Amino acid sequence: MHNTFPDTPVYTGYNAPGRFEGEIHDLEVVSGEVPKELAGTFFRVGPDPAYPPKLGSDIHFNGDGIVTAFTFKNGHVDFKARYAETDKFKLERAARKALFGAYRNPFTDVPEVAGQIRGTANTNVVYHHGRLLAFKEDSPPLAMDPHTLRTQGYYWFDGQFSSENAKFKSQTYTAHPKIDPKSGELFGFGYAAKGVATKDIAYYVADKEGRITHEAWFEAPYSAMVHDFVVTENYVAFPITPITSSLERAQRGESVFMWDSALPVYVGVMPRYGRGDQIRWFRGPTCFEAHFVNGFDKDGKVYIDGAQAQGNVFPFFPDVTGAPFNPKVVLPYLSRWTLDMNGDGETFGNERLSDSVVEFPCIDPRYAMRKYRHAWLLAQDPDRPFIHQKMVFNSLAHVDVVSGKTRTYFAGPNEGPQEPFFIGKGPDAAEGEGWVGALFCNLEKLTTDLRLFDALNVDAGPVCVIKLPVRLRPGLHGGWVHEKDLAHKP
Ligand code: V55
Ligand code: FE
Repeated sequence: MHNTFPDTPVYTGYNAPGRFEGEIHDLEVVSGEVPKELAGTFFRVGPDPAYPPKLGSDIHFNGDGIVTAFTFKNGHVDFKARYAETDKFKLERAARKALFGAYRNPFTDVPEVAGQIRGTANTNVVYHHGRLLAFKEDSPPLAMDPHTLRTQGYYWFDGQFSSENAKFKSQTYTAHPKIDPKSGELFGFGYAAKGVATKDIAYYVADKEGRITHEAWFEAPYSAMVHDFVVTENYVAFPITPITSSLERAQRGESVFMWDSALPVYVGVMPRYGRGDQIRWFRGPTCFEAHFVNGFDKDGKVYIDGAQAQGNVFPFFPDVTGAPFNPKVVLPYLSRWTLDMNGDGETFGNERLSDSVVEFPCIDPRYAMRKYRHAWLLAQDPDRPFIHQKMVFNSLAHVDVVSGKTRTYFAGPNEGPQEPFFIGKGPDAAEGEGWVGALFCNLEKLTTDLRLFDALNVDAGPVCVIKLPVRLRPGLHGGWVHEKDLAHKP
């Protein structure tokens, strides 16, 4: 019987599936003290396969999402973990085995699940209008109760849990939607919106109550993975980087995605509430940018900050030329694109903002879409030891994007930090005033702890360390929600 996970790096050691759901009250605070004034929850999600892979192996991106919540109140921290109950998860749990095959490739599934939503909801969780939305970029959002983490169902906005008569027509929705801190609007898009490897992109704006108020459709110059995007006060930008996709490859049972460095990067810009035919494409040299830190516009110029690598960062997406994976081009640097909407230029400017190797950014969310100064990211500090060579990041960094000054915290050669999250001190605090938190995985002891830092002094070390009695499989994205916002009823 194939009920064991393969003995491969995706399923062993630190990556061994946890598959644990439950609650732990009053986590141990093993160092320092949890600031008493902190009231709210840090939500995050990551892949944690519920069943061994149908095809004998799989990529990390295809694991079922487990959502975790760390709730802070009066100096105490409580913990919860629950699977996002996607349709895939429910069907496989009923069958007690994997029914869905390769990442993003429906042609590798058992015929009985044809046409079902394949998403794993494993990439990001965002709180909006009283719902915790869990995302996989090939599917609609999955709504969960933020208090219990119980799954409510796939969500088509406007209060709907059915696609019938929904305004939302895209088959997909990004894992990186953006909230405008002033209006509370949620901006998002779906790529491959009409099916696997289609060039169609659907863009949606929802108001602070989750009602769709704006929609635009357009085609990308080529079909590719569009993992993140950028919204500013006046514009929205869609970056097309050459992780290309192909229906033919999918039909042959091959990887849907392949890296094609012969293609340029295109960035499509349109007014924030623009129409599809208003999109304007700017071109630039090929590169890879998984995540954008922030964007803003001033006097008709759009500035986009992201973590930019020269080449393909994902070894599991092959090169179209058959070239072997090249680890020399995978290191991401904080870079700024400038797109001038005033003239009629067809290219964008590119400059490096700092010489640190960084990814997995977060910012003070009150400055999203606006000129900002502070970013927190994971960093690779080459002067610090790496025991685990596979680990790309060994430090937590605070970068002042105006001066380029970077402060880092190194937790030790066995500690793998995960994406930081920012907790603001209050509505009147200056930008960056507050705390930044991050989970750290000890790759030797296979343990996990949560550390909080004074956000502008991460190099001073954590103000507290909160220990988990269970190992958490490394996660992806999430963020902090203040308790007063969690009181919102959908
Ligand atoms: C990413 C992660 C995904 C995915 C596509 O760049 C892109 C990260 C965890 O899943 O499906
Ligand atoms: Fe991401």
